[in-house]
Amino acid sequence: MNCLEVEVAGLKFRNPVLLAAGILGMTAESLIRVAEAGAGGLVTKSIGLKPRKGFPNPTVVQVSCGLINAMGLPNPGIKTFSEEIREVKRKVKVPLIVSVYGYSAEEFAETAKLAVKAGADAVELNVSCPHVEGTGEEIGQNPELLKEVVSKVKRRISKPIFVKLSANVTDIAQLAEIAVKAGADAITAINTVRAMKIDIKTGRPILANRIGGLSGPAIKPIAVRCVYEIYERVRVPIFGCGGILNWRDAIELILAGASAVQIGTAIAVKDLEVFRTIPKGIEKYIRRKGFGSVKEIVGLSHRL
Ligand code: RRO
Repeated sequence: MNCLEVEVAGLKFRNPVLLAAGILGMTAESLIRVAEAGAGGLVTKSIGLKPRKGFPNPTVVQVSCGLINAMGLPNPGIKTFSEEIREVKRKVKVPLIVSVYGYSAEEFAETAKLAVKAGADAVELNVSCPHVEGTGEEIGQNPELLKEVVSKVKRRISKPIFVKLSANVTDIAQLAEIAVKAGADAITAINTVRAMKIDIKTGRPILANRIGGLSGPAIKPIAVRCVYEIYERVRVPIFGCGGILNWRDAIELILAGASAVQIGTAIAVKDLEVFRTIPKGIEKYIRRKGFGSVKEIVGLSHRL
């Protein structure tokens, strides 16, 4: 029996370690490579209704505890990206989740509809990008807008809707509750955390956008806390995301309440081998602890 298999929001994943939105998710070729490396599922780069160039360089800077990025949502737009979706679906079997953003509920809904039409198994609504004006966390931090976006997408598509939330809020669990009431089938937590780096030689911020989103080990304890709080408030599954570098980090997120995890920055640090080593480490832990399946330890820390 495959003790790593999980079903989340009606989708079957061969293991609970997915590619997170934002890294290697812009072309069919790289998405297929991630699936072949062992990922249980794929989340694409966030895609909008129209193409967008993104911010000028520098867009990424390394800091001692992770990376700060301000890519600025570069993407080819859903019409062009539909070809990539079709190509991934032709080549690999793992669930493909298209991350979607918009500047209005209508844009989210229309983009989601076109993604599903092209073959997306689910959509993940990016209401948590920390540094692009008019979208992202400006929506996810606003209960009214969040409700409007999720419910409009819900009316437009019949595939599962994941809502990716930001930790840059006072009460993430309350926002998760709002998203679920509006129709979210799962919550993804968390996106990157607003941060910046200043070059002390020039005195200037390094990123062209000045402010960006911090990912990597520094944000893992924040992700653990957010998943833990969300698990106590909502009954839908949670994808844990943020700073997972190894199987121990993944287990921690699962014990906090994540049904599956998503990996981003670890790929930049360790390459695609993480999609083999992390599931393998989870499996060994499950067996060593005497459990039959990863499902048995989801949220376990709440019951001990
Ligand atoms: O493209 C980005 O700059 C970006 C996005 Br959409 C996001 O959701 N989170 C992030 O850290 N960067």
